[in-house]
Amino acid sequence: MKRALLVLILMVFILGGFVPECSQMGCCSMVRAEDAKNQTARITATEPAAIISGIKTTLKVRGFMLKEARDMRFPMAVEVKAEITEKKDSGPPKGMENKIVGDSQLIAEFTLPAQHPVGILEYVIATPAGDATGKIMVLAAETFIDETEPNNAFREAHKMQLGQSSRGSIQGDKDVDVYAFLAKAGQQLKVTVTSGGSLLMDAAVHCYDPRGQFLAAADDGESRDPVLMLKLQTDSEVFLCVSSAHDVGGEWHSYLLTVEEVK
Ligand SMILES: [Ca+2]
Ligand SMILES: [Ca+2]
Repeated sequence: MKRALLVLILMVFILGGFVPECSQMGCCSMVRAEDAKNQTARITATEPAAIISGIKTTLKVRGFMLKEARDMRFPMAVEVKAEITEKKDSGPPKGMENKIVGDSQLIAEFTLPAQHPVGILEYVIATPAGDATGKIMVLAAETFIDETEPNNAFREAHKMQLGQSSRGSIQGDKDVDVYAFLAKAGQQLKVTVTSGGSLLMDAAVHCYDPRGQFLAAADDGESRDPVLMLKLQTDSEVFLCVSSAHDVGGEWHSYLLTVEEVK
């Protein structure tokens, strides 16, 4: 009886095509080495979404092949030395797969000189699978604020000036970050939300007047990052609500909010 059962199990394996992957010692490691060779180093997200010149930065980067990263450098600021202080596997974010959003992450620490120009800075992370290239916005210390919770209600809104930016994060599901600024009648205003990684963070922005009346909203612009143009008929305070379009928040849902006048 036992022999008949054994034969049956064997038949199921053979007919079902269950051929064991490894038939010799070292096979698995050979497969893994082949996988690594075929994988491209790539960056999918950073936290925070922007960095500040003159201040020590701790930048968390997610992507592919980052656990094997050798170093990080800045081609346009070669004097800046970055130290990679942590490299590890990434857990899958809620509702997403690591094969899409990256399976590894690192932490790099560095300080940009105070006089470093505002704008986009390119960085390169070297890995055995090649270089991964990323871009991040550099802000001046006097033109940014860091979002702090609680700020989910109008009465808790962060006050912003035109031309200012806020580094924030949708830290958890259903988190909303509220900001307020004064707009003058006829001013052409531009509100942009740039995510730290749009594969993970699909940002949305909604505007209201002080009575809670809806003024305007934006979800996707040219990318998944929203861009909103706004012109008011009268002087008014404007409340901006930044959120995740699908109400999903978490570790990699960083963003940079900028409110500016377009002339
Ligand atoms: Ca938040
Ligand atoms: Ca909030």
